[in-house]
Amino acid sequence: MPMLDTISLLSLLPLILAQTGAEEEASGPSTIEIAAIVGGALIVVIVLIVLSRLGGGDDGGRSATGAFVKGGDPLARLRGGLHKTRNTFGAKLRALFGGRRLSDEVMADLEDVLISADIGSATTDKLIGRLREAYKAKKLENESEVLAFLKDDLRGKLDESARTAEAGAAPDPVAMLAKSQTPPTVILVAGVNGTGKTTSIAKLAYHIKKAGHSVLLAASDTFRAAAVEQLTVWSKRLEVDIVKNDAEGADPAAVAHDAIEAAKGRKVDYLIVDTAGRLHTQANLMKELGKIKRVLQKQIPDAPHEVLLVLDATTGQNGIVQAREFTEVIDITGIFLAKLDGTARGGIVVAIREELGIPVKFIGLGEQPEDIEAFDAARYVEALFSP
Ligand SMILES: Nc1nc2c(ncn2[C@@H]2O[C@H](COP(=O)(O)OP(=O)(O)OP(=O)(O)O)[C@@H](O)[C@H]2O)c(=O)[nH]1
Ligand SMILES: [Mg+2]
Repeated sequence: MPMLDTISLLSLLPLILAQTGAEEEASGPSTIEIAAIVGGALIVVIVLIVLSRLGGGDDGGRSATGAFVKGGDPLARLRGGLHKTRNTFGAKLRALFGGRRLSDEVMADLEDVLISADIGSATTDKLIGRLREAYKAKKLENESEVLAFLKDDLRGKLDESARTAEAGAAPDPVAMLAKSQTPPTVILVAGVNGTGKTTSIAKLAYHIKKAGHSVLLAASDTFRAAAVEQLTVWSKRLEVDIVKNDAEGADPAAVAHDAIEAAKGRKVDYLIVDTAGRLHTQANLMKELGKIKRVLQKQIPDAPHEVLLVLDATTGQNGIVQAREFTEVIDITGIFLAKLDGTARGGIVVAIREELGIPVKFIGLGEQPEDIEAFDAARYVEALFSP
């Protein structure tokens, strides 16, 4: 309001100045013109500032095409991020009945839709089995009853704690992380090459910082010089500190050691350790991951407090195989499912939960730091089913 009052006053300025100029005729028209131009320019600048303020903030979402949009819809960003899955899986689910009543034929079609979304055959079999039972018991008949059953079933699979409110605001990503009683909370991030580890670390760091906590990054991916460089670029962009060793092939466990010492010394709230991508078949690299973990534990016995496995949603069922192999070497506390925006087979979230029993804690919905959500089953199912 005060800003708008200033604008109204300033908009009168040229008139006032023009009036004054007219009274002192002798000073000539040039003074009046200059005053009018200066006043006008001031108004333009202030209007632009106000408009840019009104357009600021990131409480908007993305449209169905992924473009950033404004608005109060708390699901807008998630729906935008899931646009590929929504346009296929979601649309097929919504169109499944096409005016039919529930029948064996509809159930066979549903099975196809679930399989094509990468929900996985084991999970699909169980779901269809339960649906068939309810159908035989005459508990389900029409479309709305079946869709409600499906939503409940999927939500139940995804959310063991039934913690979430229906389509409420996205939960805070920082609240999703385990927290050490005394800082730092140490987060170790692992996964196969190129799954999105470093980008996901940047997203977590962005939210941790935004929540008012301090964060330190450890560049323990010393395998490629470019990897250290990539994390350094993020640290500069996000204005968070980094511990690194620029020498190619430096010992990643030594970097982790230096980083946790620095984090303790500087009383940093969160330390996030980046690691090189590796396949479970690369025995030496897998051993190295164990060594990084031991180095952290030596400094803080209950560290790492989170071991996040980053999976690339676009690799589908293969991601589940990767996860299974990793869990044999290192205790994974949660999955960061990156690139969910890049796949039409977003049902993979359900398969991961069902087949691995590890919670999907975060989902990646784009390449920017804000393109992350703490995973929430109710929101996910709601975004999928809503038209
Ligand atoms: N669309 C989309 N792209 C993503 C997402 N997360 C990461 N990426 C992109 O995936 C590519 C690989 O990401 P990185 O973060 O470098 O992956 P990484 O696992 O650290 O890779 P390595 O260190 O080489 O093993 C980059 O182009 C990222 O921008 C996401 O959620 N959505
Ligand atoms: Mg990386």
